[in-house]
Amino acid sequence: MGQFGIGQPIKRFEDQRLLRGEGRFHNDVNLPGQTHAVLVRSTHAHARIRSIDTAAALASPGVVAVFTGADLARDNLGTMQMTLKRKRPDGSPMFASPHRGLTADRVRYVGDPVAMVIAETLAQAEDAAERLRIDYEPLPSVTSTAEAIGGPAVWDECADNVSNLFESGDKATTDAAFAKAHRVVRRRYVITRVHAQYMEPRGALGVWDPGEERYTLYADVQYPHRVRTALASNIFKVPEHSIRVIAGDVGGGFGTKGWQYPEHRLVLWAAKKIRRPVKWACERREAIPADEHARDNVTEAELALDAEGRFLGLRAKTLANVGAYVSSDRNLLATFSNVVTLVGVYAFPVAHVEVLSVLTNTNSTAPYRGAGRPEATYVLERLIDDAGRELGLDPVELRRKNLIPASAMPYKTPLGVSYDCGDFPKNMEDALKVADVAGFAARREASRARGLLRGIGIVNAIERAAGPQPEFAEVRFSPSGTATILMGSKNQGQNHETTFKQILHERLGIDPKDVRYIDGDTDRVAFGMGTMGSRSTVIGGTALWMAADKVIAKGKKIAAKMLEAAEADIAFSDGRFAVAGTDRGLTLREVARAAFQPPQLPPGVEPGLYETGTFSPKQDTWPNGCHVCELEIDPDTGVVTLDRYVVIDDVGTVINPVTLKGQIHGGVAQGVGQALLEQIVYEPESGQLLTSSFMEYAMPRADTFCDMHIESNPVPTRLNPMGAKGAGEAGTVGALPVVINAVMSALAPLGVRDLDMPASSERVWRAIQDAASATR
Ligand code: MCN
Repeated sequence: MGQFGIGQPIKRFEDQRLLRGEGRFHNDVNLPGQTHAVLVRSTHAHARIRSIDTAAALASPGVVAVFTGADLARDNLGTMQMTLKRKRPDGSPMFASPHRGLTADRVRYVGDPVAMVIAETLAQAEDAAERLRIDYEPLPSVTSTAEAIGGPAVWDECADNVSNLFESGDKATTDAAFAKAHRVVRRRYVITRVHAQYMEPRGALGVWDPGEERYTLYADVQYPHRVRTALASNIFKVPEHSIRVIAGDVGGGFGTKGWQYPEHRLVLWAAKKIRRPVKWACERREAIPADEHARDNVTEAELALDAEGRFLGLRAKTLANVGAYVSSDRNLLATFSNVVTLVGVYAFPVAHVEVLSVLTNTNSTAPYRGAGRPEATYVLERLIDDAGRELGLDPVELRRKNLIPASAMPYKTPLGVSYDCGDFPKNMEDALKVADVAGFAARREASRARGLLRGIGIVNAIERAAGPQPEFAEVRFSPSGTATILMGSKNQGQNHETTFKQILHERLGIDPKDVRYIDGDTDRVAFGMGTMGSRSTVIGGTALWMAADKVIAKGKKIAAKMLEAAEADIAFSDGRFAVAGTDRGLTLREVARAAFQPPQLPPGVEPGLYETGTFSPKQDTWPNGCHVCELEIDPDTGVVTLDRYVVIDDVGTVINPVTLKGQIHGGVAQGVGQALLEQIVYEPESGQLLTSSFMEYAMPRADTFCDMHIESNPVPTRLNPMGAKGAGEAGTVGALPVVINAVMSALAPLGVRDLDMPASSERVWRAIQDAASATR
């Protein structure tokens, strides 16, 4: 409805401010009397701390304080708490290992925080930090996922390094299906460890107000309210109203800025101790050692097929590297999501999956764009291509034969979830046409004539988004009739101001310039769960829709009195209350103004117009789509060049086709980055981090990509009044497998049987050389 309503391709309202450099990111916030903190981090993967000598650091110019784990322990700060109840394979309770903020006795990864130095200036804090003397006794370490079990114990209390086992599906029926299968295809796939690489590295600024006895944390977090709850309930053990969390503009979050990091509690605790604001701003070179990492697992997967190529069952065993500390449920979230979409969009009668979470001397892993679904889709879609090659079947035909038809919706999968709607075959057929897959053979020939190898990948992806957790929205009118929306979700770049103003315009017809948008402040917004799991549009948007419905309901009562009509005769549309069958009516703005004037109100109607909505969906939405990627490889150098990339996606009702494309594009870019370039590498013997800066950690750039063609095939869901499904992560889910499948399609004719990501030029070149020497 209207020029700004749902479905309109309008440009982002927030861009004016952001592009003029008038955003308020973490490093834009500075307070009078502020001090600067530097975190001193472990240089060892695993070591006992024999002693810490703070004397020289304390004597350094400008130093205000130096704190260690012993100081924290004296003040009895709490730790994060797990609510997940999982077991280890032997039935004993899950092993969790929350971080204490500063490590006092034993460091467990390169980057583990050991001390905090606070000084008048950042340079003074950095100089003093270098004078801190920490005497370490190095211990053997393990960083590799595959070698975690049986490696040196990260925790003495957990000798085998197995934190827990998560299982789904039916083992007995799956084993039976495999026993009678015509063919079984087995493969092992490795998903590398990566870092989110936000535009603005993390930060935290802590303030203590002695008069109010209250902490304020300025930090770039994705869930301000839940960070407040965690700090209040778990760490400081104070009422929630004693803490305020403010997140301004966030320069990218991608999942790993989600939760409560040690630095948050440290700056608050220190601010109270020194009675001055304390600011920590992570430098780019500190980010990889300091932040949660993502992905990092190894899967043994098996596909059972009948003689016609129909899927009979899927079996997978995954080792998921959760790092040294399992501090909260979040550190295990991807291990759950990894499982639920493993059967993808295919009609598997049975499946059984096990995920063992293993501890290593590495940073904790946490949800990162897709959080388990890219990993699951990678395993399944690679396995299908490998099965096609092994059995001599066309990979498209193999997929076509096994896709769940639209007529089977709602569809319950053998892994215990239900897809409510979607048309997977249409996605794939449309994508094949748009990408001109029929013309691939001729293009491959043309590439060959130029001395290049050409490959194609075609994958179907499904995403689990907007799960059943509540979200909050408020619409507040002022006496002059303009409105403010206050959202419990937190924008980190996903266009929330634009999206929510569009949804409000759809429902109430208000001009976006008459609406102010607020999020990210626990004092101003009553409640929120925050932004993750592609939930803000679906859940926050529906909460806003509900609040708008309440505005309409109250407005009808007021309009009825003003128009001297019965409430039942008042209709609302296009921002106007009207008496049915007449031309008498009032704008919402007029009614909103009247709401603040008691004489205008009918008996029993409270003055004012501020309404809230809190929505909790019954189940997840299932965005889905088909990705096609074509690329060329130069066999002399191993360089991979993307040539075409097509996405046909179904995110239900599209709120804004322009911002949606931006989200899919960004998501694909993040997946392509991991598939081709990005990887965190540890030196196996020492556990040293070898990729801690952009000199060693390769990021994609604009010229890594080709044009992306993105189209929608919307099948609206009935799970919310807008018909929308989540979209923020969807692009990443398909991108990991489609790129590697395309690389393999180019290399398989040379005899390359397997290749793990990233498909860097060196790895591709080596794979070509190895295949050539094997056939020589
Ligand atoms: N949209 C739409 N129609 C739909 C659904 C979404 O037009 N049916 C558009 C809207 O513009 C909406 C945007 O897509 O604002 C994202 O919507 P949604 O799927 O609700 O995702 P969230 O806003 O909850 O964002 C979370 C998601 C996640 S989980 C990660 S990780 C991620 C992502 O978004 N992190 C991002 N995209 C990111 N983009 C930026 N720039 N920065 C991040 O940190």
